[in-house]
Order: sequence, then C-alpha cells, then structure tokens
Amino acid sequence: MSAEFATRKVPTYCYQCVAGPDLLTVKVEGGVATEVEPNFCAAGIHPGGGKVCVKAYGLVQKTYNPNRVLTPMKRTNPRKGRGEDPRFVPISWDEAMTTIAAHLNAIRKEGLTDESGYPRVAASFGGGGTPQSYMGTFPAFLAAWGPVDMGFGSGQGVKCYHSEHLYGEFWHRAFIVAPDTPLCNYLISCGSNIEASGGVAGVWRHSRARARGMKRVQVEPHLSVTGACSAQWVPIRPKTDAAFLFALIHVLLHEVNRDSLDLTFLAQRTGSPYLVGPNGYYLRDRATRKPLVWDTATGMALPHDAAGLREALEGRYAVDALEVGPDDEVLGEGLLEGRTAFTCMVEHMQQYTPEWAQQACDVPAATIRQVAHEYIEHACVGQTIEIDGQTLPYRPVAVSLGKTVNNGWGGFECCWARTVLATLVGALEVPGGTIGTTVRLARPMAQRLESVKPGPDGFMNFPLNPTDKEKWSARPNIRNAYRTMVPLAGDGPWSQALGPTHFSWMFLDATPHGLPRVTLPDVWFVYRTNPAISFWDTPGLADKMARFPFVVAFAYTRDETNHFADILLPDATDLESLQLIRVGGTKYVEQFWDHEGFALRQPAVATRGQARDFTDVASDLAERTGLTPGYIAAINKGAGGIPLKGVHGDFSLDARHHDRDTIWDAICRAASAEVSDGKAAHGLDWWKQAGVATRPYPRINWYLYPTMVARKLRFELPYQERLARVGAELGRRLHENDMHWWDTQLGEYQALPKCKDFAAPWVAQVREDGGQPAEYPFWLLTARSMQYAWGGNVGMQMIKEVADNIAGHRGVIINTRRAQELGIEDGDPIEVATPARKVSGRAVLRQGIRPDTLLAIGQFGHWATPGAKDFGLASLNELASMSLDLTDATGSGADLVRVSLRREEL
Ligand SMILES: Nc1nc2c(c(=O)[nH]1)N[C@H]1C(S)=C(S)[C@@H](COP(=O)(O)OP(=O)(O)OC[C@H]3O[C@@H](n4cnc5c(=O)[nH]c(N)nc54)[C@H](O)[C@@H]3O)O[C@H]1N2
Ligand SMILES: Nc1nc2c(c(=O)[nH]1)N[C@H]1C(S)=C(S)[C@@H](COP(=O)(O)OP(=O)(O)OC[C@H]3O[C@@H](n4cnc5c(=O)[nH]c(N)nc54)[C@H](O)[C@@H]3O)O[C@H]1N2
Ligand code: SF4
Ligand SMILES: [Mo]
Repeated sequence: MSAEFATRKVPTYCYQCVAGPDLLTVKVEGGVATEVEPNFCAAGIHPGGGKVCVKAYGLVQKTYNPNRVLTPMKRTNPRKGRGEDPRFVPISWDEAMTTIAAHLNAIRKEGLTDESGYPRVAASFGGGGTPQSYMGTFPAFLAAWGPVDMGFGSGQGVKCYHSEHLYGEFWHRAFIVAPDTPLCNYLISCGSNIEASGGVAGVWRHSRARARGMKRVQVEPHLSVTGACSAQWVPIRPKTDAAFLFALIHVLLHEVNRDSLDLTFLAQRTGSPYLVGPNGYYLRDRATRKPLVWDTATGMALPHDAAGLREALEGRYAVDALEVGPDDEVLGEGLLEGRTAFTCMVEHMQQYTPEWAQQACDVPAATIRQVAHEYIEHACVGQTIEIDGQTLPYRPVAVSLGKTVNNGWGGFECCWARTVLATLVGALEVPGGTIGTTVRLARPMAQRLESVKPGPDGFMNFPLNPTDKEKWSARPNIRNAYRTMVPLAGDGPWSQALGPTHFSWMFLDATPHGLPRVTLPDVWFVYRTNPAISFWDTPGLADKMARFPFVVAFAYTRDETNHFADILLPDATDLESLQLIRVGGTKYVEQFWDHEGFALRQPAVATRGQARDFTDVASDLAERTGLTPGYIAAINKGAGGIPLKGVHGDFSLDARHHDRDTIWDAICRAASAEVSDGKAAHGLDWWKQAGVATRPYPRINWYLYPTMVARKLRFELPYQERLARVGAELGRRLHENDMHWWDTQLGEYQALPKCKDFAAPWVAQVREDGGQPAEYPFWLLTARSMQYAWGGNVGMQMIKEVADNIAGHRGVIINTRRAQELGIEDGDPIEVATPARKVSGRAVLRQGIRPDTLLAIGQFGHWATPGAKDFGLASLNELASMSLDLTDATGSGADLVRVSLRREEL
C-alpha cells in the first residue's frame, strides 16, 4: 500500500480551551482525518490519562467544515458595518501579503507610535492565551516589530478570572488558584463550574475526589452540572459571595475556639503579628524601617525577621517606632500604640455575622454556620503528610471561586476572603489546601517556584507598576492605560491583556481627562478571538470595529469580528499545522502533572485549500518588512517557546529566512536537550513519531510552602498595608494630574476590605439607561458548557448536536414557578430586556435556579458565523454595558446584567 493510502495514528495536542493542553491521536486514513482517539501511550504521564474531552472530538469536523475560509480574501465594499456585505473576493497570498506589508512598511517609515504615543499596530488574541499554542512563531514577528498594542480587549481578561489573576499572583504566585483536589476533603465552590469548565483533568480529579469522599458544597444562583453532582447546593443571590465568605471568617474568628485555627502558621508564615499603627500602616523599626512584631520571649518589639522570634499573634502594644505612610511620609514617631494585624482583622470582622450576611446573600445563617463548622472540622490543623520525603502540613480544605465571583466589584473582597479562609487554618499552598498553578506576571514565568524572591517587609516580591512621584506616568504605553491605572497588572508580556481592556474601546469615543487621546490603530491583527460576540456591549463594539482603517484577520470561518476585516488570511487549523509547546508541571486550574516536557502539534493531514501555517506567514511578514534578523533573533531568544541556546547546546538559527520545518527542527532539538538534560537532541522527525517527551516533575513542586520556608518569607495576609499604600500613592498621582474619574476605584485599596453591596452598580446601571430598577427584577447570568469552547467551536454541527442534549442549551433558563407566574411555558418565545436593548430566545423551565435569576449558557447571538447564526440563542453580551462605573480597581467587570422578562407575542 502506498503511504498515501496507509492508515496512520498521529499524536498531537488539543488546546482549544484553557483547561488543556490535552493529548490525543488522530487516525488518518488515505490522507483523511477520520477519528480522534486518546493518546494511550501518554496515559501514564498526562493528568487526564491521555484523554480528551468532547470538544476535541469535534476537530475532524472542524478540519472539513465546508464553511472554512480557504483562500486569502480582500474586502471590496469600502463601507464597513454589520449591515454591510463586505463583499470579500479571493486574492492570491502574494497580493494579500503585499498589501499587508505595504501598510506595515508605511508605519515603519512614519514611526511605530502615533501622536498620542500609542502603537500604530494592534493585535488581539483570545481565549486566555490558548491562541499562542497555535500561532507558531508569530510572537517572534511581534517582538521584532517593536511596540504593539495588545490591549484591545476580546472578552478574556476583564470578563474572566481577573481579580484572582492579579491578587492570586500577588499573594501566592497563583495566577490561577486550585484546590489540591487529590487530597482535599472539603471544598466550598463559589460559582466555580468545574464539571463544565475544568476540562478532562478537572472532571477526572473531581470525580475521583468525590468517590473518595470529598464533600463539595456548590454555592451559586443556578444549579449547574457542578452543583448537580455536589453534596450540597447553596443558591446564593448573585454578586453577594463576599458577604457569605466574610461571615464564614466571622464564625472562625468569633464563634469557634481560637485553638482550632493554625496559630503557628499565622504567627510564623504570615504578616498577622506585624504591628499596625494609629494611621493603619505598619510600625517600623527606627533604624532599619522593618515592620515590628511583639516578641513574647523578650517582651519587646523586634523586627519581623529577628532570630528566635516568638511572635505575639494578638494584642495591643505601645512601642517606640516609626509609622511610614504613602510616599515615604513619616506619619508618626516615638511611643506609638500598635495592634497586631491579626487583632485588627478580628475587630474588623466582628460586624460580619451570619445573621447580617443572611440579609445580604439570602443564605440562611444556619447554613453559613454549618459550612463554617464543617470547614474547620475537616481542616486537620496540626496534622502533617509526607510528600517526596518531606514532611508538610496537611490541610484538606479549600475554597474555589468561579469567574463571575472573582471579577468586577466584589472580586477583590472574595479573593481576599478566600485566601484568608485558607490562611486561618494554614491551608495555603500546602497539601490538601488552596494552591496556585501558574505565574504570568512575575518572572521567570516558566518556573513558579523560582519566581519567589524576597520583596519588601519579609514578603514576596511583585512587579507592581510604580506609583511614586518619579516613576508613575500619566502617559500610558498602550490605549488601555494599565501601567498608569493598575499597579497590580505589572508590566510583563501578559500585562497588556490583563489591563482594563474595555478602555481601549470605550475611550475611542471619549478619552477621560489626563490621558492622551485614544486613537484607532492603523493596523489591527485579530486571531482566534471574536470580541464582536464575546465582549460586553457587542452592538456598540461592532460599530467601533467598523471604524478601524485596516484589519487583518486570520480566519477559520467568517465570523462577527472578521466581518470588519480588510484582509482575511486562511488559517491552517489544529490538525494541519505545526508547533511544539511546553506541557506539564502545574497549569490552568486542575492540570497538575507529575511530569514536565514538551508536546508537538503536527500536520496530521495536508492543509485544505490555500490555508497556510502561521509560522510561514510570520516568516514571510518578517521578510517583507525587512525584519528577518530581529525575527530570527527573537526565535533564538525563546519566542518559539524555548531559547535555542542553553546549557545543553546551541541550536540557534542564522539570521536569514528559513522554512517552517527548519525553524521547528531547531526548536525541537533545544527542547529535546532540555528535557533529556543534554543526553539527546532529537529533531522534528523524532518528535513527529513520539509526539511528547517528558521528565518527572516532583510533586513537592505543586506547593509553594516549602519555598516560602526556605526563603524565610511570609505570605502577605491578612493585612494589605502595601496595597493601601500603593492605592494612596496612585490617588495622589492622579489628583496631581487633575484626574478624578478613578476615585471610586481607588476606594478598593484597603488594608482590610469592607463588605459592601457589590451588586449596586449593576442595579444603578438600569437608571443610567433610563429605567426603573423595579421593572428590571432579574439577574441575567452566564455559565460554561463542556461542549463549547467559548464561541470558538459553535460552527460544528456535531458539537451543537451533543450540547442540545444537555439541559439548558436551547434557551434561557428560568425558574419554573416564576415562569408560570408570568405565564411562560417551557419552549415559549421570550424577550429579555434592559432599558436600552432587548434580545429574544426560548424559555427553558428548571427548578434549579433562583426565582430572581435567568441564565444564558455560553456566548451566542452570532449573526455572521455559518451555522451559529441560525441558532436563535439570546446573548448576555448584547445587553451588558461597558462602563467605568462597572469597572473595579483592577480594571475588570463581570458578566451579569439586570433585565426584565416577558413572553414574546409572535
Ligand atoms: N456571554 C458570555 N460571554 C463571555 C463569557 C461567558 O461566559 N458568557 N466568557 C468570557 C471569557 S471568560 C472569555 S475567556 C472570553 C473568550 O472570548 P474570545 O477569546 O473572543 O473567544 P471566542 O468567542 O471563542 O472566539 C474565538 C474565535 O476564533 C475563531 N476560531 C476558532 N478556531 C479557529 C482556528 O483554528 N483558526 C482561526 N484563525 N480562528 C479560529 C472562531 O471562529 C471564533 O470567532 O469570552 C468572554 N465572554
Ligand atoms: N468547556 C469549557 N471549559 C472552559 C471554557 C470554555 O469555554 N469551555 N472556558 C475557560 C475559561 S476562559 C474560563 S474563564 C473558565 C470559567 O470557568 P467557571 O468560572 O467555572 O465558569 P462558568 O461556568 O462561566 O461559571 C459560572 C458559574 O458561576 C455561577 N455564577 C454566576 N454569578 C454568580 C455569583 O454571583 N455568585 C456565585 N456563587 N456564582 C455565580 C453561574 O451560576 C455558573 O454556574 O472556564 C474555562 N474552561
Ligand atoms: S479540555 Fe477539551 S477542548 Fe480543552 S484543551 Fe482539553 S481536550 Fe481540548
Ligand atoms: Mo476566561
């Protein structure tokens, strides 16, 4: 049989959603992909047992989707708009690339930044960084180019796990936070819909844990699939989780015996014993300016790092000290009274009783007490466990937060409360407890533990954007102004996408006082993202896109964003293109591996039509813009995922044009050398056979605790003195520049957060839009579906067929009794509206949702994507506003909106 007709099994990876990457093999018969199978050879190394989820089974249909864009195209209708047919016509690759290069070369001549100081080139990529595993060496092109604005938001970031990303990384190097599911025995999950969103590894780990006896309490307004297979469902009122969590802390601090907390952990491993002065800042040693603690051994105040310290966890002490505030101002000097940070917290949390919380969050006080007591009973304070020969604390309790709980107003307070709950029983970064997975802001990004370095005051370092007079700047590098407005966003490669990415869109119409006028980018690249569907205020966003002068979209099918493109480039998709990525270690939510290494995605089948591999497109762009030397230099430095020169050899490419396979062959060799400790340097052909290569990753590295102990550092909890200072400084800088529009956000910088009515801004939005809140009595929410990867695979018939068999996918979920009161029957046409806009859909009646809540799964409302445009599903994003009032201090908002509901008369 000739090779062409042979049956082959091709190993590759899937990273269609952030819960990956997962490993699979593709069966190829006669050159045609016919089946997706697990990668059985990887069963022993992959936390999902070498298996993939339903979405990956859609890859065969994805490849052969008849609606794919298979040639480069250009728009021939100069008018852009939703109602305008772009009249795309096929063109050659050469014409497409010549056109793009002409725009880029004009920019290089004119200057890379415009009159406002913003980059003239912008680029948006979607879904939590997953496009990076499909875009080959394009990052090397962008690096060679120079300044690029990557802050035009696309739904990820500010609608995503946002507060958790920033605060989580600040407190425990947890860009993503996860329970240590294999050991955890009691999990409070506030709107974390892990059975839909956790991917193969998440679902598998949780099912095993539940079979083992882990009790999961699902706190959320609607009964998700996760709630349905939890031991208990607590139907909380939307956006009130902070009240619930604060009351849990209250019970732990005011109703249970103090000895049931981990007092040793609090005293030795956190900032709890630090003395807080009358103005709320730490009391410091006069000579060294180190924070002071009360030493019970000597009966004296000593610096936090004094040898042999016996920290007093609670109490008030008069000490000779300095109190230093914002901008290094000395606020007090001499004999000052200090309370320990722990005592401050105990006093502060007194007000948040379960009875108070019941009023706010609609969870009975008795339920709050039950959960708090079960949490403490399961915490095993004092017990230890051996991991890789080391004895560590064993604390099998955790709290996880879903995306709507941890972004927008209240996100900070929920993240703080969750982390404090872990801290109180010593369950932070230890086996069984709450642990982080990935770092994205601190460096080095690939090594979480190495990123832990000593910072100020005995805590970890963190790359906060400067707020001091000399270094803070009112002239942002990109349009969303993350560096100016959000100290916690840092300034690394991910920071642009983690800033307030809706500002880039909003400020196009009106830039607030003090910032340089926000401009349209001359060239906008879009890849694997669909902000015209996934962001808020999608109709408004589409109108703005229509004003962009030159848009280049890498396209799979036509969609609502590339509808506004000037050039469409046909993308070689998942089974057609080539890339090597890092796998293993600890990753997004539940991807905890006992191995680390690399996996290859390779062309299992020939590319269809004229679709082209991203690496070839990037190399071509580099050539046509005269940037090849810089582009190759970037690849050599690691823009392809691994530096080509390292301790195990030099695989660097010379500074000239290379074809795709030559580039990836060099990257493969460097990866092989790294993973084998220099014993091998296998090239691309070897990786095509093997698909994946790993080495062991010690389980002890899942936990940050040993590193904190080894580096003699404390977790910066519970008291947020540093953030309070940063917030005060930021406020001064803004006011010095007559910028007052961020004042509400500045209120979020608090040493001990207050619990407020965090839902209020969304209710106020109704008035803003000209309505009466009483007439818009429902909360419209959204949730994940296991079948869909955002809106990325909505065009696959098979995915739709599977999804429609799962409750809730055919319309808007409404509480049965409430619907009956409104005369709405299952399947009825309904209208969901804000004062500004309305959408239509079908009613899905379910008992498992609060009467004041509606739920629209996923993100739909497509009007251009083939297949999906005929679904007729209501979209939350059409109704949700994009607004400064709905933006918190980290720059995020949330996916919820106040609406009315009625039966639609046809
Ligand atoms: N209503 C609602 N909105 C939400 C959310 C929600 O839960 N509900 N979640 C929010 C969150 S957390 C996130 S992270 C964002 C994600 O939102 P986005 O990052 O914008 O992701 P998608 O909507 O999946 O857009 C992916 C696009 O890529 C295209 N595509 C798919 N495969 C390929 C390919 O192989 N090649 C090319 N070139 N293109 C491809 C698809 O057609 C689609 O248009 O959405 C946010 N928006
Ligand atoms: N299959 C699949 N998996 C995915 C993705 C995907 O598109 N498809 N996307 C990935 C991405 S980018 C993200 S960000 C994650 C998101 O992962 P999750 O956060 O787990 O996602 P959702 O299902 O959107 O979470 C919504 C849940 O929160 C509840 N909820 C809404 N508002 C509130 C509230 O105020 N309080 C409480 N307690 N609950 C509330 C809803 O009822 C719903 O069950 O999923 C990731 N995993
Ligand atoms: S969970 Fe599914 S879609 Fe997401 S990366 Fe894994 S296999 Fe792919
Ligand atoms: Mo997300």
